[in-house]
Amino acid sequence: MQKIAQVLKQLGIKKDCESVCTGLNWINAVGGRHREIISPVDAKKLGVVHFATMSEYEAVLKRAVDAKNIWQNIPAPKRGEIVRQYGNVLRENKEALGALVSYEMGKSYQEGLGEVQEMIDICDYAVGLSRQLHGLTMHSERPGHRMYEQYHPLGVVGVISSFNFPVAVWAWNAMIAAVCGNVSIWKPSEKTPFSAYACMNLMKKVIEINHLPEGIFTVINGDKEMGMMLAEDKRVELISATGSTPMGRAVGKIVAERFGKSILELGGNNAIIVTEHADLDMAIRAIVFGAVGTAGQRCTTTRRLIVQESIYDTLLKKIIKIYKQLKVGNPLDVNNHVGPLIDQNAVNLFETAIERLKKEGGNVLVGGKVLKGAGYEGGCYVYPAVCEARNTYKIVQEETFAPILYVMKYKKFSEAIAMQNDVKQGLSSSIFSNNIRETELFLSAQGSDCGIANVNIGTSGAEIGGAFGGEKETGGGRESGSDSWKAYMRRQTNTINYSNQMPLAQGIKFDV
Ligand code: UN1
Repeated sequence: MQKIAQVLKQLGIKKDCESVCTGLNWINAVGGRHREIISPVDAKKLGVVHFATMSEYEAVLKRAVDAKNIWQNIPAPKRGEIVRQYGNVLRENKEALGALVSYEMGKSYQEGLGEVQEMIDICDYAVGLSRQLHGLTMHSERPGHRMYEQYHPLGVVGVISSFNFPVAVWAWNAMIAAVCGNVSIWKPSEKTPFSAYACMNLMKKVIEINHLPEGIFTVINGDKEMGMMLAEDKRVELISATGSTPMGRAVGKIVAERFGKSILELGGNNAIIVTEHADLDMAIRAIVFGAVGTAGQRCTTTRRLIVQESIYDTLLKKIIKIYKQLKVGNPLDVNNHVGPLIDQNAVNLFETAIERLKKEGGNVLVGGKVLKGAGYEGGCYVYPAVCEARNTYKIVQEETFAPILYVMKYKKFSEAIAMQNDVKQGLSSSIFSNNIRETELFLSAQGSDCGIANVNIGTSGAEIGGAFGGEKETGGGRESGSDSWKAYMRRQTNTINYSNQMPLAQGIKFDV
C-alpha cells in the first residue's frame, strides 16, 4: 500500500483545496469559509478545504441545469458507456482511493478497498441498467388504442452523503442517476471532502476524454447550510440524503414542502436474533464484524443482540473472548481490526452512551474505554464495548454511532421479534437459526419490520444488487439495486388512439 503523500498526489489532491468542482474545473473559493481536515488516524492535518460561497453555489447550479439538457439527450446506453469508463478508472485507482478513505475517515484499509469495490460494482450494475430502463405496456379497454408507460429523467439530483461511506453512497446515487439521464450535484460530508474531491478528479478524466460539457457530475463543499440550500432549491428535482434521522427530518420536510422528491437513508438500530437453533460459531463472526466494523459507524452496524436464554452464557463468553483479542489502531496497518472514530465529538458520544447505560442499570462486560497514549498517535480510538442492557433503556433506543453492542435475553421466540421491532428505526435486521419455522416467521409480515432482513448473515455488508434502505425513522427510501432506479426518473403513462373513433373510457357517452 502506498504512502498517504503518494496517494494524494495520484488522486490530484492539493493541501489547499477549492470549494466547488463543476465537473471539468475547480473554482477558487473567494472569501469563503474553510475547514481544516484532520485525520482521525493520527491527528495530522490532511489539508484545508473551502466552503462554497453563494456565487459558487449559483455557478454549480447553473452548470448543472445547462448540462441536463445535453445529458438527457444522449441515449441511455451511451450514458452507460461513460459510467463504464468511470468504473475502469476506479479499478485503476482502487488502492489509492481505498487508502485515502481509510486515512480520512478511519475505517480499515480492507473496508476502504471494499467501499471502492462497491463503487465499481454499482458502475457495472448501472451499465447493464442503461439498457433496461423498461416501462410496461398495457391493454387498453378501448378498441384501436394502446397504452404504455415510459420513464424520463428527472433533471438535477442532489446527493447529500455522510462521512461513514465517503465515496460508495455517492456512487450508488450518482451512477444510477446518470444512466437514468440526470446530472448530479454532490454535497459530501464536511468531515470527508478529500475523498469526494478524489472521486471528482477521477471523473474529470472521463469527462475530458469524452469531450463532455461540465455540469454532469459536480461537487460542492459546505456544511449543513449548504445541504439545506440544496433541499430548498426548486431546480433540484430529487434530493437523496444519507445521515442522521434529525437531518433527514429537516431535509425531508423542506423538500416535501416544494413537492420535490426525496430518498432518505437515515439512522438504524439493527439487531441480530440468535436462537437456540443457531450455528454459534457462524453467528459470532457475523456479530463481531457487524458490531465493530467501521468502528460501529455504519447505518447497518449491529447495535443490539437478542439471545435465547438457554445459549446466552455460552454465546457471551465466546464473544467476550473474541473482543479481548481485537486489535484497535491505525487502520492502514492491516494487522488492526478496528480503526478510530471520526472525531473527538464521536469519542465523547461513545463515553456519554456508556455512562448513560450504566445509569440506567446496564453493565459493561468488555471494552468501553477511550484509548490514548503510545500507539494511538493522538487519534480518536476507543475499545469496542459489549454491554448487558434492556431494550427499553433510552440509550438502547437511540443510535449511537460507535462500537457499542447491547446484549439482551429472550425466552419465547415471539418476544425476540417484538424486541427486534420495538425501536423507532427500521433499517437492517438478522436472525441466526437453522430452524425453518423461526427463520420464515422472522421473514414473514409478522416478523422483522426492517427494510433489510437477513438469515444467517449479519446486519451490515449489503450487496449493491438489492434495494437498500429502511422503514420507520430510517426514512423509507431505497437506493442502489433492484428497481430503486425508478426513484430517479419520472413515469409517464401514454395512451395512443390509432382508430378513427373517439370512444371515452369507462363507456361514457358524450355526443356533440
Ligand atoms: C451506510 O452505512 O450508510 O450494507 C451504508 C452495508 C454497506 C452500506 C452501508 N454496503 O453495510
